[in-house]
Amino acid sequence: MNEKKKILVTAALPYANGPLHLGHLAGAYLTPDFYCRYKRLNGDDVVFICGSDEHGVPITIAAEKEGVKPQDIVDRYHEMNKKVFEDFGIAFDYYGRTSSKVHHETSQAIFTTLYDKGFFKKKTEQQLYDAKSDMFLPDRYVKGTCPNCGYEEAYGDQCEKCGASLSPTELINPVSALSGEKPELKETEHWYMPLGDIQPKFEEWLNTRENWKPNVMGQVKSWLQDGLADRAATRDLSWGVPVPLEEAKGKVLYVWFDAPIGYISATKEWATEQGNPEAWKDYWQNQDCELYHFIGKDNIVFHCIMFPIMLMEHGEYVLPKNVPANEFLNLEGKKLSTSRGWAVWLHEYLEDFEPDLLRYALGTTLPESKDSDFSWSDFQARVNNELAAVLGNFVFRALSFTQKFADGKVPELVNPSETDLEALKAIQQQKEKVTAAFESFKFKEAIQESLNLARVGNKYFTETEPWKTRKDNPQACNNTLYVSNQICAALGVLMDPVLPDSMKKLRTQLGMNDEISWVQITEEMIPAGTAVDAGEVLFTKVENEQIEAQIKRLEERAAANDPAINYPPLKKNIEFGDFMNIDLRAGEILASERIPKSDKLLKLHVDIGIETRTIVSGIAKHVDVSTLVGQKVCVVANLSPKKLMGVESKGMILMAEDSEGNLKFVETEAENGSSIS
Ligand code: B3M
Ligand code: ZN
Repeated sequence: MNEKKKILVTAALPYANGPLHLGHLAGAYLTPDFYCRYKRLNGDDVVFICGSDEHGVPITIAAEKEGVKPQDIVDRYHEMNKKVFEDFGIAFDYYGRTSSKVHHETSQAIFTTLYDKGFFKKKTEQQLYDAKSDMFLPDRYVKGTCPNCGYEEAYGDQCEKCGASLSPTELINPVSALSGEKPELKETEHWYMPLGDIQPKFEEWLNTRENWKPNVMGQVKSWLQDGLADRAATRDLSWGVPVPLEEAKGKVLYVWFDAPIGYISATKEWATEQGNPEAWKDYWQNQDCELYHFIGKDNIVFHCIMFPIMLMEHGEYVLPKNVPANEFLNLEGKKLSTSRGWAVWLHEYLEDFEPDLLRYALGTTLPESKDSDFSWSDFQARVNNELAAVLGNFVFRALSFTQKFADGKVPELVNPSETDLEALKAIQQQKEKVTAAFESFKFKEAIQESLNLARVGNKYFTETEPWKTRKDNPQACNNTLYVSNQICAALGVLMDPVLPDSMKKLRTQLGMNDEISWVQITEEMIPAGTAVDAGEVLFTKVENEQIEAQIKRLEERAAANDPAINYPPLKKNIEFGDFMNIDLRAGEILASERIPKSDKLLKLHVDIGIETRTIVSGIAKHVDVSTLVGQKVCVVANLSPKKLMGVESKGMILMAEDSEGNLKFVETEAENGSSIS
């Protein structure tokens, strides 16, 4: 017997700053759960770790919004999220939290080891400071214009529009998210991780990784191509893990420094709970252990580059074998947005449907290699046409027939026909396909190939016509029932990773005990004579009204979350004279050309009645460049000329930005040159 393989699986630690929705489940939790359940059935020694990320600006901002303490926020959502994962059958071995003592100590110890090894570079620098709130403004505490794409609501750590990773001082016109004031610069000290210095060594390691998904490796390579920059491991904040240095009093670790260490601390706590406190080392400090991080695509840089570099430089830890990250899930064709109410909350889903239905429906629409879309009508179709009509139907036909016409017992297989043997063989064939798909993280394929066994079963049952053979060839009928029961039993294990509750029910109907395993999936799973029981149907159909109710709830919620909150607040009043100083004119675009090396700037020739102007405008991503000629526009005609990418721009074209961030022309019917006021 082979020694059991040690497998350590982590799922991204969700911020404990709000409830979880569909996007979370599809992004980072279902797939590791499928994987771990499969691996456990396979006999491997699996530890599946997750927990709450309780530090960082997302937590403190949520607390400030509600006027409560960060601890209140994390206590509330830690419990809530832990429970909803349990309710969905996400079978973590341990669900930790980063506010725990073990976590603080573990993070500090890792920081200290790295510090002692001379890993960090200390830098003194000017950082944005909000004098009114007496606080430095890291990450999301500051908003401003993105230097990369011009988006005006970019955060200090990232522009959500173009995805650029930013530092607060790069923002144009920064404003404090706390007070709305313009921040000042103030000197401070921080400890940086010199990722760029480690890049060559890191790339060597990366090149030894096999079978990484192209979407993941592509993103990693593009970060490397730009060259890794130093990243601060410390922050001037009061909420977080204190930096374990005398000279860094009052500072905390950067949330992305401590959060991934949360996987290690949670494993320590798990080991203690098992009564074997050192057992965590068998995974984290064992080079034969396979480590997998399951995450969403926005976490790739941290799990594929930063955390591996931290562990590599520390020296005692195993590095990930693979990071099978998913892309994003959209909802009814639109980007999920919690602030806009465009989300399906998991705890609300559970008021109306069984967890297995969503596990299955999401499993078949996972954003495995590109963004995908969840719609309620697709959910209904998956449940009705696949779970109920294929899987449930086959099981019901096989079992109710056995109950009625074979005394409720699996009959003997005697002189099987070619058709019987073919159907039995399908068990092995589908098992191999499903195994290969699970092994290569192709979960959608694993589900499809599992369901295909039920399809084979249905086809076989129809073709062998037991309702006829029952009368004229009872042994043929018995053979059909024998084979069908074996297929049901195989499905009961094969689909267990995806449908744990329903497959448990099925196995009970088949008289199988709870000790199941992947090797057990064979042509003879339940011997002749086993009593089976058709019981209730496994899946009931989802009705149109149920789906309409869900869509209505979603739309009402979106309408209630007034989109106006996504518009910038009104600016301060100005005097009439100030406004009259702006010379606005009606105009028309005569010609347009792209500016080389810029994907957003266009050089436009605009007729403003009196003359033709060259205006450089950052609208290339928002308009159909082929239809610009003849477009009527409003122009700020007395704006001082400015050079942009080497072209002198004389004036500005007025654009309106909608709640989704799209730019639209402000049009006019007036003839070119007309003064607008
Ligand atoms: N909490 C970000 C997120 O929820 C972060 C993940 C941490 S994993 C160590 O997307
Ligand atoms: Zn941007």
